[in-house]
Amino acid sequence: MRVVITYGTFDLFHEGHVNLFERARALGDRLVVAVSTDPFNAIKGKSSYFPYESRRRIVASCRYVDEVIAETGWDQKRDGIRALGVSTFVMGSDWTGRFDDLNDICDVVYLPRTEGISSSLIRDDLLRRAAARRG
Ligand code: C2G
Repeated sequence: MRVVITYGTFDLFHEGHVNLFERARALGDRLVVAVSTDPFNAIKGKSSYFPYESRRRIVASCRYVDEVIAETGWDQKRDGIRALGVSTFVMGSDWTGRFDDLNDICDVVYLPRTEGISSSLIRDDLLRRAAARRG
């Protein structure tokens, strides 16, 4: 049973997230997704539109996701990978190199980001459209 894990905020769930989950799941038999809690988002300097409980429910509804856990800090990965028997750790390519230190306990794979979509691009586009409507 090859377990794959990935970590993130996953706010304003979009196709880039689905692509990541689909490709990550294809690397094993089970995909665990660690969703950043609201306090950890603040530590990351991010404020998400949806609160943690909504983000984790939306992620859990995705067909490629087998289990959702909370990501509460930067330092939980190594212990979590060991505890869950993870074979492969996956992140999008904007994180390339940042987690190579984990390659003594699992495979570390960076997958190409989906271009042209992100939670911040969605937010900015909605703000632009609202401003255009106001004239
Ligand atoms: N992602 C992607 N394509 C996009 C947008 C995001 O592949 N168009 C990937 C990112 O590379 C990341 C994951 O989706 O691997 C989650 O992205 P975010 O929700 O922005 O999470 P992030 O802030 O990168 O947090 O400990 C790791 C952190 O929690 C990662």
